[in-house]
Amino acid sequence: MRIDIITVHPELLESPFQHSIMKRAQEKGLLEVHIQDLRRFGLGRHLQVDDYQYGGGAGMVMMVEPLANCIEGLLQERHYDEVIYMTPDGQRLEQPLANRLSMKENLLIISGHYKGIDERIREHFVTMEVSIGDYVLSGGELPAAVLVDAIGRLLPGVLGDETSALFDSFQDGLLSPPVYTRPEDFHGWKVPDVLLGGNFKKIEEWRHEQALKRTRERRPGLLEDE
Ligand code: 6GU
Repeated sequence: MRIDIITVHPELLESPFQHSIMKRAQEKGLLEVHIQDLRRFGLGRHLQVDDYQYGGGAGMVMMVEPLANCIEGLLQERHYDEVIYMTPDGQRLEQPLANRLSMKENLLIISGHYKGIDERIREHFVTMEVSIGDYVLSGGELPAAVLVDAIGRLLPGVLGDETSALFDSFQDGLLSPPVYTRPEDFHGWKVPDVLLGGNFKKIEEWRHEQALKRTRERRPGLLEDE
């Protein structure tokens, strides 16, 4: 899968894909992330990318022309399955959306800044608008990194154990059960006996019970949706 991200702050998107699982996904050739610096398409001597909004009001708006030129250049190279604008008024990112997007070949993500982007970009290029939750962040870069991580880890072959994404919280509609590692006893805080017993069927039953209990206590809504 190839993902392009348009941004005025490319430095904000450097680190998130250079470590851990996203790094491995790229090294294995399963994921390509290309950061597109919108400033290269800025207008005039100052490479301007934002301007005051028509009608007045506080806050700058990202201009239509630099964005359109950047997007059109990319569209000449390849077709994008979705052109996604990261915005708090978009569709909320949940696991099923990440699952769906992980099946695509090429995604183009636009990280907005300031008051947002000129509406004409949304009308003429954007096919999907995504929010990562009901709170406001100062730009779309961190949300774009969240979206790419949520998608990237689902690509076949990215996770060491191919099945492990299947057992994530939310994939089966339940939160994850507690986990433990060595030592068995730390200051008298014990690992549950069932996990030490080696009875795999009992262990699976316990994990399922714990997942249900945790979901009932913390996120009862997840059980009602079914
Ligand atoms: Cl996608 N962008 C911004 N700026 N804030 C957000 C968001 C996106 N999702 C939640 N808050």
